[in-house]
Amino acid sequence: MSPFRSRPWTGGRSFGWSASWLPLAVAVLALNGCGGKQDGLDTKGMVYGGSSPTVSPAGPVASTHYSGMGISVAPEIAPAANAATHDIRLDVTHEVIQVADSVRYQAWTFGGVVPGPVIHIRQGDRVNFTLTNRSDQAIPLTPPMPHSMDFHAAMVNPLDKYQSVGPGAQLRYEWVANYPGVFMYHCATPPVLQHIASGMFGMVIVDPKGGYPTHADREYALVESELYLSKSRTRAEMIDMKAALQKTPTYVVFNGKPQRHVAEPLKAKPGERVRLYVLDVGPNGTSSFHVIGTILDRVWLDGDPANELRGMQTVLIPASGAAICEFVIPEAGIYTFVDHEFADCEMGAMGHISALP
Ligand SMILES: [Cu+2]
Repeated sequence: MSPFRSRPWTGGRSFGWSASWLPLAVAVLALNGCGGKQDGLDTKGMVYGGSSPTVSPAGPVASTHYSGMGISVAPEIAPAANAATHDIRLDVTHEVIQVADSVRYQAWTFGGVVPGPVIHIRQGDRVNFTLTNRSDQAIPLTPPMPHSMDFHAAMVNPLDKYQSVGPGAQLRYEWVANYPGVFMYHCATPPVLQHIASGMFGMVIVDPKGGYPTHADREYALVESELYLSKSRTRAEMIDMKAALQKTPTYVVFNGKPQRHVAEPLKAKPGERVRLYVLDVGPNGTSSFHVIGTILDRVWLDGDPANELRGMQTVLIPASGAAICEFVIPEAGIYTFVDHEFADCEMGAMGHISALP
């Protein structure tokens, strides 16, 4: 800790600027300059960058398209593994995904699912990441093509780590989770709009060192996104880039399907504290996240407890941003969570938390 933290600068007092203060000022500047305390955040111990990534031919196809400890499919959240290093593998695939009765689309995925798997680690952990581009091994819908991975939780050179790799290639690189929070990952291959709209996104949860300051009885992951579909009567629909550019979605969804969690409600009990990890991946719209029938006791913007708000009715989440929302279930009932931008709600961005006996 800086020896000066207990003696904050008090702007209302006149210290004068005499030679007697000069050594102190020099000392303060020196401390700030060497990456100590900055705005209350200790940046000591953070790991910036990493070694050059490797690109190699893809190995044999495994039984699943993702692997690693602390990985789950939303809304479930697996416990973060008690390890300092995590081997995370996500395969890129091209899939047909059903989003509603008789509505299918040609998705591009991480791990074969949309949204991609939830990755749960802890602040300070290292991720050994492997992406394998298997877009050439799926059903021949959209053609094989290059893909990539951009982790918002990482602090690395995007020119080499976030490079695109072609079909049949495997990319490996490492990064360290310096900051706690809820972070987006997505394909960064141009046109990025098309790759995200086609399903290439997911959530990383980085637990703070020492954990969260509250105890939650229930935890769920919610990923909000937009779908822009063109109409095809003969085969699965494709992403409509014109609609995406005009920001006119067909559906706005939590966890991949319109009103998915009306059909599959999240469970809770009266009196329980629920913690929702909410990520808005866009690619174009914001989320005005609200839970009908309760008040958000705590909101941590971007999922970092340093960014705490209390007693919120609605939290605005930008495209590629996130929030952790905690609230109490006040009594038995069904609590509907919505994007309170109600056009988005009508297009599917709503779901239920059932607290019925
Ligand atoms: Cu891609």
